[in-house]
Formats: sequence, structure tokens, C-alpha cells
Amino acid sequence: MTLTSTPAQTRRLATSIPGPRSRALMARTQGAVASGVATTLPVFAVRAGGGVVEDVDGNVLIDLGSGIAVTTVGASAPRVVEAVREQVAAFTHTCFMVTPYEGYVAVAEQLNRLTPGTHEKRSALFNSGAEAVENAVKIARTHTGRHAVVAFDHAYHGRTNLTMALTAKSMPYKHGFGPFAPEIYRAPLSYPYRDGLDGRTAAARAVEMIEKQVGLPAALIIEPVQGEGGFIVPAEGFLPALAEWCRINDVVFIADEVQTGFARTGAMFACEHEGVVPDLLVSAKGIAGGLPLSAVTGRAEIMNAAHAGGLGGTYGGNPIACAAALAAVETIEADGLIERARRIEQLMKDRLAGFQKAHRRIGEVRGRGAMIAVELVRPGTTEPDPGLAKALAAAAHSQGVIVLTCGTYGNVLRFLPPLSISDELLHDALDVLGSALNDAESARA
Ligand code: PLZ
Repeated sequence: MTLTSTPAQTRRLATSIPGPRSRALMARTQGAVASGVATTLPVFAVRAGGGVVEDVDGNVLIDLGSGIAVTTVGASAPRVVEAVREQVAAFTHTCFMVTPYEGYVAVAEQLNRLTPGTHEKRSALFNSGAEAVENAVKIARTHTGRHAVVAFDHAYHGRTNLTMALTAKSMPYKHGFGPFAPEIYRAPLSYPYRDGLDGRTAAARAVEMIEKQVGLPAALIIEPVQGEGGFIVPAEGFLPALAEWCRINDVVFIADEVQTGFARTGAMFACEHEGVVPDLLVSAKGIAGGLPLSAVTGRAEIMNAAHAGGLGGTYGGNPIACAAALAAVETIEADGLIERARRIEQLMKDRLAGFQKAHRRIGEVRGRGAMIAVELVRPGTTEPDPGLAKALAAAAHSQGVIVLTCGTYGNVLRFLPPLSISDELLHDALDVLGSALNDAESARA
């Protein structure tokens, strides 16, 4: 019996994008689904795996999105499929808080082993990234007895009330949805392309703001490479300086590795690139090969600060999601996917650097591993060009390449391929992007 039905690994356009079946499903969507839930690319998936997504009209699209950095091991990674099949047949749920099961414990052990630092750790499992971020804040508050939490410019931490407060960008994430949770403060980030500051100077600027305007917070939360905010890699030294300030002041340093975790950036966790050891690390997305699972992992004395019964949730650490996570971790390690992410970085940065030479519209090529982006600007300036990002994304979509945009200014085109993608597919997708850039240039000339 074949366990997966992964589509053939080549781009194929059978109809225009979206095709007639997708258009019909989109009409049904409009009649049934709340319009606040928007869609990047209205093609309806039937199968996905390797580096492609196949739609209801028989189009095969190259996947440079991974469902927003989730299917890092692939959308139908064989070990994940097998593990899920076995677990779903055994039992779907008991609730870990009622009658526990081994899978949850095994995932906690793996997280404690894989996250940075050799200290004694504990983990707790949840469902979504936002839910895990909320729990990290709960844990930091009960541990320190303080309330304030510092987040950064351009941050994205989720869509629940507390995580909306932590998230920077108003439209679309917060607009009209307040009032937001109190005691959240925002510090300036290191954004080398736009502030030109070295890491130490940018960290000193952030620390000064925190000390003058907040005092001592319970926690500082940061994405080691910012995701939705624009794939911003802080200047070298920024993260270590903040972590050091937290250590000296007994402030909990929370790394939000929801988007960057699990091999995505060419390390198991992005904190490793600068040897940063967070007190608490939040993971989700790539953790379970597409099944909903998230976690907070951290120093045992902090994680154990919450009273018994203080943490939990009906579905947190669902057994099927845990089985998937164990299989995803095995896949990352056995298939050398951290190395693969580094190779993808090299391939993409080489090609994109070539585009940058030819097009003055690319202000910066940046990112780590298979988390790469181009920031688009008006020629000869650093002025953001969100219109170009939108046009390039639309052109790529129409040619069967799934790309996403991001950034506070909406001018960043980002690439998050599954690590199971082939070099051939990456080159094909980049060829499409290169032509789209040429077309955009001549259209505006
Ligand atoms: N922290 C760093 O990237 C989710 C959001 C997409 P959830 N990012 C994708 C959207 O528009 O909703 C994310 C993240 C970081 C937290 C989260 C939140 O994770 O699983 O979406 O709750």
C-alpha cells in the first residue's frame, strides 16, 4: 500500500489561475465563510507534498509558502503520514489533563533536548502559536511577580487579545478589535537595512527605552528573525545583548520561534545562530508537519512556577499532533534537513543577488535558511514599494508559484519553501520571479 499520494514534482498549468473549479468553490466560500478570513491565492488544494500543491483543476503549483512556514518537512512527509495513521486508529483524544499518554511526554523530552541550552528544562504543549505565546507570558508573570511585557517594533505574535497587543501592525491584525491587553510596551528593533545601527548600539537604544519608560518588566519577547514584520534579521550582537540584559535583571527572555523553529533557518532554532539561550522558547508551525501543535519550553524553575492546574487546555498536546511531531523531528534529523535549509539559503540568495544587481527595485535580499525575502523599494531610494510586492506576487501566482508578502510596509516578498523541495523546483520558481521582475520593470519604464 502506498502511504502517500504526493503529486509529480513539476509545475503544471492546466487552466488559468484560479481555474473554473476553484472559482466555483470561491463562490461557495463567499456564501459560507466569514469574509474576515481572507485568502492569498484562491486555488483549492487537493494534494500537496515535496515542493508542490495540486489544485482541484489539475494545476500543480510550486510551494514557496509551506502554509506559512508549517510544512517544513513537507506537506505529506512519509513518516508523519504513517505516525498519524497509527495514532488516529489507536485513539484520537483522551485529554492529557484527564488520562495522559506517552506521546505528550516524548514530545516534551524532544523539545527539552533540541532547544538551546543544556540546563534543566520543562515543556508544556498547546495548539496554536498564539496560545503558546500567551502561556509563556503567564509563566513569566507568575515566575517574576511582575506584569509588564516588552515586545518590539514590527513584531507579530498572534491574533488573540494578548497577542494582538504584542503584535505591532494595526491593519489587518488589530484594526477595530481593541481594547487590547494592558501592560504591553514596544521597544525599537534592530532593522539594519533601515536604521544602519550595529547590534550593540541598537540593543542599547532598546534597553534605554525599556529602563526609562517601563522599568523592570516580567519578560521581553522577540522573534529572532522577524516573520510577518518583514523577515528582519537583527544586526549581529543585538539578540545576545538583550539576552544578557535580561539575565542581569532577572527578566524572562522569551524567544518566539513559532516561525523560525524546527530547521527553518538552517539551525534547529534561530537563537543558535548567535549562541543565544532563551529562558523560554515558544514553538509551533514546523513542529508537527502540519498538525496543530505548539509548545513553551524553558528553564525548569521558570516553567514550574505556575501552580498545578494553572496551565492546560482541552486539546493541548493532542495525541495525533504529538505522533506527528515525533515523526517530524525524526525526519529533520534523519534526512539532514538543517543542512538542506542552509543549501536552500545559498541557492536562493545567489539567484536573488543576481536579480538585485539587475533591478534597482530590490533594496535588500535577506533571511536565514529557507526563510528568505526581498525588500522592494522605489528605484534609487529606500522608500517601500508595496505595489510592486503585490504585482510580483500576483504575477508569480498566475504562473503557478505560491509566494507570500509581508512587512510592516507590505513591501517584502518572502519565500518559505518546504525543505522537501527540489533544487529544480526552486530554480523554476526563481525563473518565474525573474521574468516577473523584468516585466514589472518594462511596464514602468
Ligand atoms: N508568532 C512569530 O509567525 C504566526 C500568521 C498568519 P498561530 N504567523 C502567521 C496570520 O495572518 O494569521 C505566528 C508567528 C509568530 C506567533 C504566531 C501565531 O501563531 O499558530 O497563527 O497562532
